[in-house]
Amino acid sequence: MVAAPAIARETVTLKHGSVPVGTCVQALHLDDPELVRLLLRQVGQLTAEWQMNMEYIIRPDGGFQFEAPDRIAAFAQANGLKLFGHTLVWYDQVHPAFRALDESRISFGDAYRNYILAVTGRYHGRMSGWNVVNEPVAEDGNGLRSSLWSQRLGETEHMALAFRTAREGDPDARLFINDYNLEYLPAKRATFLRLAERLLASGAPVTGLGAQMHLAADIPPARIFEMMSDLAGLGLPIHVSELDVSLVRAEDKRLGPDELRRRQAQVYAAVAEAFARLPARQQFAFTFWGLRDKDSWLVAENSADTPAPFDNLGRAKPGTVRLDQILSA
Ligand code: 9MR
Repeated sequence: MVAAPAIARETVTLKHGSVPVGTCVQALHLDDPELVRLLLRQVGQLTAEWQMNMEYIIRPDGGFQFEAPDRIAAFAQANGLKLFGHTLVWYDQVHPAFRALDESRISFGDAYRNYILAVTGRYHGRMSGWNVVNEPVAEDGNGLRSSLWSQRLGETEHMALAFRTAREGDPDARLFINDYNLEYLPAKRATFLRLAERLLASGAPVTGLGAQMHLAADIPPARIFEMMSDLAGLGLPIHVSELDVSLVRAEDKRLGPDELRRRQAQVYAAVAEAFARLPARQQFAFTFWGLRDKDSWLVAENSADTPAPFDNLGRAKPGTVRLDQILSA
């Protein structure tokens, strides 16, 4: 008989190190007492998984709704957790109300500013930070994405406007650009960093860099270290903003399940190590995109995946135990 991989149950308390550890949640997760218990034990910060996005906040009739994000915010406050905002401007989220704007009544730019002010203003003083612009760089890393926002307000101008407006709405929150594949694609990373520099040069208050870090278990750890040190070069705080390590997305299909799990543990440990090497003032937070496998978007996409730091029973995986030791050393 093959022994199950060693899993530690109660040995891990991620939030007791000096680095803020977080996870994303949906309002619905707060009805799951086991998850709530795990959250309160493990993390000090919550990110709204999608309910602070336009897709939730703007209703079909163009009005705003805040029930779910209010619930997440109230839960965070009641339990002494920080709250991170995700996300204000995303190419992927263009509400039809913006396409349908009748310019004689309100200009596109005014509606855009109004949205950002409404959302940041509602939670102002309660947020550790906001992803102001999510995923601005083109998929292959060559240039920036085109979106309704860039077409109407300018390629980088719409981002600068979003940052200035978010600062107006919440003077205290740290303001991020956030993107993915920055470790896999050096060209995408270079474009991302040039964008941050251009925004800063234009006076936009970009005060943090987010690396989502949706990784596969066979990523060479060197890529993680390279990315972290490149991003650190700008001097801004860094947020590992959506970490998970997929087994089924591994490119090397020869790797068996045991080897994939071993690599997953290595990858989790490498991300923690790379983050821990940053100067303390550049360690914004270390956020998982779901604590248990069954809460992960990747498992919704492929039920065979086990990408999260905890299994479905809330038990820490070996990589999580190592990660904990590294972050709290
Ligand atoms: O995990 C999120 C899923 O529940 C949402 O339906 C989806 C669309 O809002 O977004 C997922 O999270 C994404 C994040 O917002 C941005 N980076 C990629 C994440 C996974 O798709």
